[in-house]
Amino acid sequence: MKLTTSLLAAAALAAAAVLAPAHAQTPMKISISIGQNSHQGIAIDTFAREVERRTNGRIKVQPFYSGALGGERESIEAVQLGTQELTFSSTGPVPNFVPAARILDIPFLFRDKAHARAVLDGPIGQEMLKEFESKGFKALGWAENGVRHMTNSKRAVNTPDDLKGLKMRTMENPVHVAAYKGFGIITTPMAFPEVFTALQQGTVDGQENPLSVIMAAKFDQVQKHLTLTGHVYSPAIWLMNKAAFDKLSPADQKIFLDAAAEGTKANRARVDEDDAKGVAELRSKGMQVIENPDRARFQAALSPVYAEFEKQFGKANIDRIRNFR
Ligand code: EAX
Repeated sequence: MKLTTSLLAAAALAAAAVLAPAHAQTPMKISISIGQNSHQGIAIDTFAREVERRTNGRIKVQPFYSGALGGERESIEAVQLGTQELTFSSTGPVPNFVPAARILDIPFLFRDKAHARAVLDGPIGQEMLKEFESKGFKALGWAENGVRHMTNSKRAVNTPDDLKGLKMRTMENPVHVAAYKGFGIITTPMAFPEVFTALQQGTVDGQENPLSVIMAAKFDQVQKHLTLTGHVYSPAIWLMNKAAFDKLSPADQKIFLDAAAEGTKANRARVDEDDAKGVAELRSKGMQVIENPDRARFQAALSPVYAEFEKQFGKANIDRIRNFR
């Protein structure tokens, strides 16, 4: 009797296995550190939709928002280890994994978004994507976090002198930290999911991020002053665990690359929208905005730091990016 029951159970299991649809495999995970209603949310939602559509549902990708799987550094670590297949991240913590990417985080390196997009999509950016492979990543492409601006709760920032002594959260990025020290800022590197509370509790006075992030994270609720310093361009990147990518058929690999490219298109279009409406929206929420500070003065304040960067990265390498057309 006992034997019959277990035989029946085994038969039922076998039948279930045969009947299970081919796409019942566990979905792959992709994560961002900010909310779904954002330039990053639209990127990973588009990616997940396109992978599913182009594989006829054979491969599913499940998006996770708001640092649900950890901050950007933790997510990149998880992708490197393979406990998570994919992440979409700013380059904030990237230099800790792929030092060659540091050069992209230099302040005032790009003239504008169009310049940055051209560099990233052109030979310089594409060569750099290859640097990720020896570190366990397949970089599917570049995307955009945006042009970063400064906010704080203490005072209007008109000139670089106004930054002196402000305690500001920075990304966990050595290039940013070095540069912001050059402004006289007291830098406090911190993972993004902790920033709102740190601003609210006054652990730090300010932070810097693109308008897209400031709006998505509702920093207007805890920050009074915004200055469009545009002090640095913040790239984003699609990272996949290399072994997971290598396991895909060549046709599916192409689908992943194309889906990332679609995601990047949606992402950059949303950044443009956010940049166009951001100042008005943040003003309507009570922020005081300085739209046209003398950016040349902010840039000049960094000349000692720049001399250091030229030594570190090679002036020719920096100029190659600066002069790219
Ligand atoms: O990727 O950490 C940051 O300030 C980033 O800009 C943010 O998480 C969006």
